[in-house]
Parts: sequence; C-alpha cells; structure tokens
Amino acid sequence: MDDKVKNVPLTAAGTEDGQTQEEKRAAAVAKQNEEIELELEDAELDTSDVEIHTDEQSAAVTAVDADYGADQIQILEGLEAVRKRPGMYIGSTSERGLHHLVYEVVDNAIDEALAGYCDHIEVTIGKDDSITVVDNGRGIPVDMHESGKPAVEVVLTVLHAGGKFGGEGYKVSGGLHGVGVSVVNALSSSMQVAVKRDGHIYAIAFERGVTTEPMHIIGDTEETGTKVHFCPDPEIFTTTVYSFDTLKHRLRELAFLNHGITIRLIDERDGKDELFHYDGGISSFVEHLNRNKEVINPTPIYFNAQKDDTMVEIALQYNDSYQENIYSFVNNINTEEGGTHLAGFKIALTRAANDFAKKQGVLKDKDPKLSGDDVREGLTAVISLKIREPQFEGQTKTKLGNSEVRGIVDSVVTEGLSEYFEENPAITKQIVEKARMASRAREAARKARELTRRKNALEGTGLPGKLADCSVRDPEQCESHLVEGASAGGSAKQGRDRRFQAILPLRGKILNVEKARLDKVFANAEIRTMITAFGTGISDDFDITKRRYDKIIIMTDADVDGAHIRTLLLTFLYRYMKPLVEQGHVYIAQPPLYLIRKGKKHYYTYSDDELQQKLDEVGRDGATVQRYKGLGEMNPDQLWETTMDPEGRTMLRVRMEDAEEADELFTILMGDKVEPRRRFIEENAKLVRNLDI
Ligand code: 0RA
Repeated sequence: MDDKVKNVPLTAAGTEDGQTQEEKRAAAVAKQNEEIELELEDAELDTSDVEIHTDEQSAAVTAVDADYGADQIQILEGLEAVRKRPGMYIGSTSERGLHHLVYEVVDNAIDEALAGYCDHIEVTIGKDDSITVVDNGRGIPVDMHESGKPAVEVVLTVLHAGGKFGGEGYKVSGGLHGVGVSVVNALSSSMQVAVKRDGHIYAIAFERGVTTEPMHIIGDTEETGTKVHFCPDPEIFTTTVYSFDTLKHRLRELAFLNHGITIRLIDERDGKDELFHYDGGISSFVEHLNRNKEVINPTPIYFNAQKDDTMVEIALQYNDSYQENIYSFVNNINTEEGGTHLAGFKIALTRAANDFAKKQGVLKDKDPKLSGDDVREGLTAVISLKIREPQFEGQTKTKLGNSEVRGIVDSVVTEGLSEYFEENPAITKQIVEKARMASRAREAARKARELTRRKNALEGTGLPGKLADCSVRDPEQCESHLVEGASAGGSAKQGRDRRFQAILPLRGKILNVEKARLDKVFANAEIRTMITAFGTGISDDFDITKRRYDKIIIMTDADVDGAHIRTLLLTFLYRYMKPLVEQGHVYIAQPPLYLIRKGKKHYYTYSDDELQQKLDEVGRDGATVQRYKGLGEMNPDQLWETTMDPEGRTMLRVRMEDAEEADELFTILMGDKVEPRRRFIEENAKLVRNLDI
C-alpha cells in the first residue's frame, strides 16, 4: 500500500496546522524517509560497539599531530565511535537527539545546582540554531590531569570522564543516557567552552570533538561558572533546527523538579525570552498540571523525606475530572514506564484511603473496598526521587527497578497521608466520597459490560449490525473507517474495497467522555458499537493484541460539526484506548475540498491554496469548481478515488506528541471550565483558515 501519511501531533488534530497541502505532502515524504532512516539506524545499533578504522578516522589521527601519544589516539577513537553510532549515545539523530544535546549540557549544570553550587542556568538558541548554555556553578576543573592535559579538555574529549573529577557521588542528575558533555562535543561541528574558576577565565575550542584551540587564559574574574557554546553537526543530524517549545517544556520541568533554580530560555531567532523559577517545586508543578481544572484540595498535599541516600518528594492534588495523571521522576528523568516508586505510592494511597473511609464511616462493612483506580480518579500527582544508583529497566529504560525503593516510598506516603487526612478531615471526606462514587460507577460499568457480552454471545458474530466489516481476517491488513452520517456511510460502503476496509457509520452525536464516568461511557450506543467493532475492550480491559484493525480512520465533514465529532472521537480514543493513539493506529482522512472540471478532465484539491495553484496551471477558462460541503456530496467512486484509495489518498496520522499537552487540550476543549476554553479559541482562531460555518 502506498499511503501518503503525515504525522500530526494529537494537539493539532482539531485545528489547522498552517501548512499547505503541498507542504504537508512534502513533509510526509520527508517524514517517511526519516522513519526509514531511523529504522536502519536502529538495526545498526543492534550490532555491538565494534571499533572499525576507516580512512577518514586514521586521517583524523595523523592530521592532528604526529607525536600525540596513545592517549590522544584513544580519545579520537572514543569520539569517532560516537560520531559513527550517534544513536547509541543520544538515542537518535532526528529532532529528539538534537534536543538531547542541550539536555546533556544542562544536566551537568543541574548537577552543580544539586551539589549546592549553582542557582542560575541560561540557555540561548542562536540565530544560526547554535546553543549556548551558561551556568554559575563551580566551573569545569582546569587543573592538569595525569595525561598532561587540563581536566576541562579531558572532560570534553573522553567518554564518561566527567564523573572522575568531582569526587564520590558527584553525578545525581543526568539525562536518560547520561553520557556526558564529550558526546555533545563529538556531535558538534564546533564547540567553544569558557570556564570561570580560580580567578581566571579559561577558553578552549573544538571541531567535531578535536581540540583546535588548547586551553588558555583570556581574562580574570572573581566569579565561577561554565559557558558552553556549540553548533550541532549537520553531517550528523537530520535536522538542526531547534524547537523553542520542546526546550521550554523540559527546562520548565527541570525548574519544577529542582526548586529554587532559575532557568532562562532565550530565542535569538525571534526574541522570545522566558524565565522558570518555582519556589514551590513539585507542588507548583501539580498546580500547573491542574491549572485548567476545578480542584478539590486547593493547596496540593506535599511531603518529602530522606532515607539513607534516597530522597523522596511527593505532591498531589485532586480535581473533579475522572482522569488520573501521575508523573514520576527519578534523578530528574521521567520514568514513563513507572516502577517500584510508583508501585509503592499506589499501594500506600489505596490503603490510606480505605483506612480513612472505614474509620469515618464513609465505607460501610458491606461495601466493597475502594480499588486503586477508584482512589486515583481525578488525581494529579508528581513523584520525584533522587537516588544514588538507579536501575532503569523496561523497553525504553524508564522503569525504576530498585526493589528497596518500593518500601521506602510506601512508608513515606503512608506517614504523610495519614497526617494530612487527620488534619484535613473535611477535604479528605470529599476525596474519599469521590472514590466511592467511582467505585459505584465501576460496578455499574461491569454489569453493563457483562450485559453486552451476553447479548453478543446470543447474537452470533457479536459484531454490531451497523458495521460493514471487511472480508480479510488478518488485522494487520485491515482498516476501519468511522464515517460521519448515514449518507456518507452509504457512499463509503459502496465505494470501499471490501476486502480490507470496514465501514462504521456513526449517526448520533457521540458522548463527550471528558464529562462522563465509566458507566455512562458504557451505556452510550455509538461507543458500544466502536468497542465491539475494534475488539480491544477499553481502559483497564484494553488489549491491543485483540484489535481487529490496523488503522482506525476518522472520516468527518470538513466543517464545524465534523471537527466537533472528530474531537469527540479523539477524546474517546485518547482517554479509553490510549495505546491505539500512542502506537500510531489512529488516522484522520483528508477528503478534498474542491472538484475542478475542465473539458473531459477533473482534478481534486484539498485546500484553498491548492485550488488557486491548480487553476493557474490548468487555466481558469472553461473550468468549473465545485466545493464539497460534506462527504455525503461525493458519490461512491469519488469518495474511493479521493479519500479511501491507499494509492492516492493522503491521511493524517495522530501522534502523541506530548501526553501532557494532549491531556491539557482535551481538558480545555471538552472539560467544564469555560474561561480556558474561551482563551484557547481566541488564541487559535487566527490560525484557522478553513472555517466553514
Ligand atoms: C566535571 C567535574 C565537576 C564539574 C563539571 C565537570 C561541570 C561540567 C559542566 C558542564 C556545564 N557546566 C558544568 N559545570 C561543571 C566538578 C567540579 C569540582 O569538583 O569543583
């Protein structure tokens, strides 16, 4: 199949993203190429890190200096290895890896802050997409190392050398890969470093990891600190354009996680300048995450404790939604896959809530216990640990494995919560009452689900009657089109390739799941139909291996109602079938906006720009233009040709660009608070071009 697929972040799916169709297509091709490259790169990474001497490499060695000793040759080999397999050290050479370079340098500055020597970090994106990171830490050491080179040169040219100069237990922070600034140096076409330390300002410079300007004093100062300036190497990275928002997101997160630090981000390309400083630390983080929600406890519950070398900090705040939102970090790394710290937190929270509910009589003896899910309904929490020797496990190495941590967190949370519950009985009652409602809804949902199952069993195939299923049984080859309206559904059924395309027409308005509990969600007919058709179950029961289709394609009209239905569908998929979105199974069909007829020929265009262009190519004389108001206006052949045929169609793939932002968008668009929604619409209205009212 030959789909032209463009990946769109989930957050942009409901609005115009400001690209012309041509740009979208070009981007799609580029993206695909990038994905292919990444795959190749990954395949390469599987081979172990064998040193291979290429001509280029030996040339580099001889060119530098003939009487360099074995040490220097080793250095070059080390950094050449980084340049040969950058993915091994920074994950990828795409946008992600590019931003990782900044995090690697900033992490070093954060380490200085955690050691108590630094409180200010400034990151500047240059007009040329170079990066400058300035901190007021101790400065990279400059004294002579046994190799005869200054420490700063060793730190910047030898892999994993940083830790050797700081004494024991120096490294607390450190990115996921924690590889050190020498990797950034190796992957930069040029790097200049200035160190203020011991009364002087020292400078040193490199190109692609090779020292071009040995360390020398350029001035005197009483201050201390480090300035690192680098240009990511275009020979290495597929893109060298920095995203302000991506850097902002991580730097703000670091400022939350390390309270008291001031981090400034400056963008010289357009003059943007932002400051992040939070005395409230992770409590401010939780308030920030809940900023668009109605909260239950106005001040986040906060506690911290230190046991041996482990520091635990936890902040939590309930809101009136039905979602659970827990972020956990270890040494500033987002442990997306959870682990022992998260497990300890959950166990303790469930136990404490049940204890309180029983004691206060909210839960009678005959009532079932509150489950973990019940207790976490509407919970926003941040768990942050700083530990000596973290063991990261899991597919993406973001799952904490240290077993001793479970008990430590459990006891910290148990102690902290029982104190809070005792001192704040009124708010705690509200929290527990909410959990009890969740428990009842879950029970009702379970009954509804069983009813559906039994009914399906009686009805044979178990598939909903509205579904026109495909004949191929291999889910990998199949796709399901969710089509707005009965008439478009009819056209789609006639126009499709029935071997691999299933059609599910959606008639009623689908439920806004953002404002409904599980029991209501299960009771909604359109949603029930989707659940049965997809085969995966939802929320706790969700099982991606049971999916009946590889692609879920949302096909709605290009008008306001269509956009609304699309957002409702995406909200449902995001909240209840998240892995489908995460793993890229959700698409948005792109029907054409215009049909141009001229003589015997006809053309479809997908935007206003494209329409004008096409008219200039083919000539306006004798051309007629038809604007499609809805899918229903297209006959089956047209719908197939323009929107459904894998050989010719363009689709948008919905991406989980950033769970936090996606979550925020759904809260704003579909939640209760009016003010954030008004603000969002005002701010984004100017971006919308094809609004058809
Ligand atoms: C090695 C050892 C020490 C600090 C650093 C490196 C260091 C690296 C970077 C990179 C950016 N900013 C930095 N600040 C410090 C320990 C210094 C000591 O023990 O005095």
